Parts: sequence; C-alpha cells; structure tokens
Amino acid sequence: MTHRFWSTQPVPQGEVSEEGPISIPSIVSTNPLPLPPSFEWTVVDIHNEQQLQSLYELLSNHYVEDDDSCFRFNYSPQFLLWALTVPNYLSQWHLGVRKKDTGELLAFIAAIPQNLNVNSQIISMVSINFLCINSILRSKRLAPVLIKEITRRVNLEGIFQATYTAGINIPTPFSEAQYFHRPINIKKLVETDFLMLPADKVRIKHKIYNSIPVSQGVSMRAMTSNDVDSVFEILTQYLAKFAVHPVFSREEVAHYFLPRPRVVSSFVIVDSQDHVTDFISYYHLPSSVLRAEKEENSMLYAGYIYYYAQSKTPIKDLINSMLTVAREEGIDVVNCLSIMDNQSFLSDCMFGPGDGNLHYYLFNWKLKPVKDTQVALVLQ
Ligand code: MYA
Repeated sequence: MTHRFWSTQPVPQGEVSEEGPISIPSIVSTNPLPLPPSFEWTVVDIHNEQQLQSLYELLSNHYVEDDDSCFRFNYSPQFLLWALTVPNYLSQWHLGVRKKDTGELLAFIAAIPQNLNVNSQIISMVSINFLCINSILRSKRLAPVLIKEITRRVNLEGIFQATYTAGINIPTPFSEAQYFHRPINIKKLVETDFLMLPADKVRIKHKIYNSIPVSQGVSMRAMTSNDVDSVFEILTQYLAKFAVHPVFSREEVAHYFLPRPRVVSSFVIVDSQDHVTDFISYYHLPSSVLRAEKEENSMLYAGYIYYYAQSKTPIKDLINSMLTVAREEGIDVVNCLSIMDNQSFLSDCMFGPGDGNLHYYLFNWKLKPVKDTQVALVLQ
C-alpha cells in the first residue's frame, strides 16, 4: 500500500536495524500552514465552557467508531478537560480548524507533554490524540495538514518526537496490542449487540459474570492526595521493568490518578503503616450506542484498565477487587489491552478477546519491534 503522506514523514518506512532519531529539522517555520480560504486555525480554549462543549460535540458526533458503526466513543467534557490539561500542557497544542463564516469547529488534534522511557532512554516528547475531522470533510487530505501543523507547533518548543496509537496500520508500528473485554452487564451488552449470545444463555451468563470472586483479605480503598508520594514510588518502580513506559513526575501522578467521578477511578491497598503496596486505576470512557432500541441503552459505560502497580497482592485479586467497584460504579464492561502484565489475569478474571487491535507508533524515532507485554503505555 502506498502512503502519499506517511512516506514523506520521519517515521520508519520498513524494517528497523538501528534505534534512534530520524531527523532534526534545521529551521522550524513560525508561520502556520495555509488552509483553504473558508477555514481558519483556532486554539480551543477548553477552560471556556462553550468551547469545551463544541469540542465535545465534534468528538461525540465524529470520533472513533467500531468497524460495524454500532458504537462511537463519547468522551465527556470533564474527561477532555482532564486529558488535555496535564501538567505543563500548552494551549496552542489544542489545535482546531473552524469554518470562518459560522465559527463551527470542524477538526481537532491535540498534543500533550509526555516523558517516555524507550529502551532505557528517556525522551521528552508529546503524545498525540483526538485527531478528528467532521465526516463531511473526510478524504480531502486535511488530516496531513493537521498533523504537519501540530508537528510545527511542537517543534517550535524544541520537541521532535511523539507517540500515538491508532487502530489503522500506517508506517510503521513498533508494537501491536489486542483488546480484551470483561462483561459485567451481560443483558445490556447483548441488547446493544456488543456481545452475541443465544437468548437462552443470557440469564445463566449474567449470573456467572455478575458474581465476581471476593478476594479474601484484600481491602482496597480510593486513592487520596495523601497517597500521591507512595503511588509515585511504587508506580515508578513497577513501570521500570517494561521496555516502553512513561516517566511520571509526582505532579503528573496527582493529575492522572487522583479520582475524578466518571473520569478516572484509582484505588490503593495499604500495609499496616498506611504505605501503598498495590495500586490500580481505570478510566471511564462511555460509547454512544448508535442503533439503540431502548433509551436506557443509548450509552454503554466502559471502564478501561489504566496504569497499575502490583507488589503484595496477586494481580488477579487486584483486578477482581477493581471489577467489584467498577460494577458498583455502573460500568457495563471493563476493557483492557494485551500490554503490561495484563495477559496474566485475562482468563482468571474472565476477560475475552475482542476483534479490535491497537497499533503503537513513535514519530521521528526508530525502534525495533517491541512485544505487547513489554509495552506499558496507555493513551486515553
Ligand atoms: S487516532 C484516532 C483517529 N481518529 C479517528 O479515527 C476519528 C474518526 N476519523 C476521522 O476523524 C478521520 O478519518 C481522520 C483522518 C482524521 C482520522 N493517524 O484527511 P485525509 C492518514 C495517522 O484524507 P480523513 C489519533 O488520534 C492516512 O493514512 N494518520 O483522511 C492519533 C492518509 O495518509 P497516507 C492517519 O479520513 C493520531 C491521510 O491521513 C490516521 O479525512 C496520530 C489521509 O488524510 C490516523 N488515525 O482523516 C496522528 N487516519 O496517504 C499522527 C488517517 O500517507 C501524529 N491517516 O496513508 C504524528 C505525530 C505529530 C507530532 C510530532 C511532534 C514531534
């Protein structure tokens, strides 16, 4: 397959033999890329309620759908605020395209700062997310313009590397992970076609999935601001064993993991000195059900396993305790990828394989293929 755009970009075009940067631009233009005359660049001020709402509407109407167009991600405005205002974020990296005459937000892309440890090299980079173009403007080569303009804005800050994930396969992923799902609300998952089950099996399966084993002696509580230092320590230690993992500051640990209702849920297990021995988190990302037959089924509430750090508690007990809370928090299904140590609990905790795959990419950095179990990177 030929890639008119990606073949021109500093990304590996084939097999990687040597690891490291691909190019450093000598001059970074201070002028934004030109857009067709009826469009203009805009910085989406997500602290402004109206602008946050317009971003929410663009994404909830046009962002990622599954292959059969049954579900579309529905990131809540509070989630977007959390994901985009990380420590040291820059507002000029919340980049949109508006229609000049109406002011309508038609496209978006975001970069956020991210320090990543890649095979023991710490690289100060950005992660790219929320690339979205209104469906009426698709296939007009606007995506390359958005990507080049965000690249320019990131380069202007002296940053030349980025990481991103995508369902599609473009030049050239360094890893690929598979999605797994742990049904909780079987009835709703079947009614919304998330799960296919013969009608006579629904009741019995509901019973099986609804009863999550109680892990004896495991007492988990919500993370609080007093736990930040402890979580920082055990998470840093735990992530170090993976080939690709973020390097979090204390401030980032506080931002990413202190619980926010219906955005991120984080739990700790502590020893008798109140020191955190184990930590687990998941984020809340519902999907709109595009052909829901009942109003109560119009949204599917999914929890995505985020970062965790395990030392004293067996991982399956940690996950089962989290599943119990997720059920109490109204989650219909818990999803995870085949990364980190996830494969070690999938069958014990009744996760089944999905048909989605996620590709992991680095921009302007050559990296030999990395096994999914060596990747500890979760982009929302
Ligand atoms: S992944 C989520 C992506 N969003 C969606 O899937 C939402 C629904 N879809 C859309 O809104 C549109 O279909 C999008 C493409 C916007 C995706 N990543 O304008 P076009 C290439 C990278 O005619 P459209 C996420 O957010 C495609 O291969 N490239 O296409 C991470 C082709 O190039 P080539 C993609 O369908 C994003 C060209 O675009 C993607 O109208 C990371 C066609 O352009 C994709 N997901 O719009 C972005 N989809 O001919 C890269 C299509 O060469 C960041 N394309 O094959 C790179 C680092 C930048 C910063 C660097 C700093 C140092």
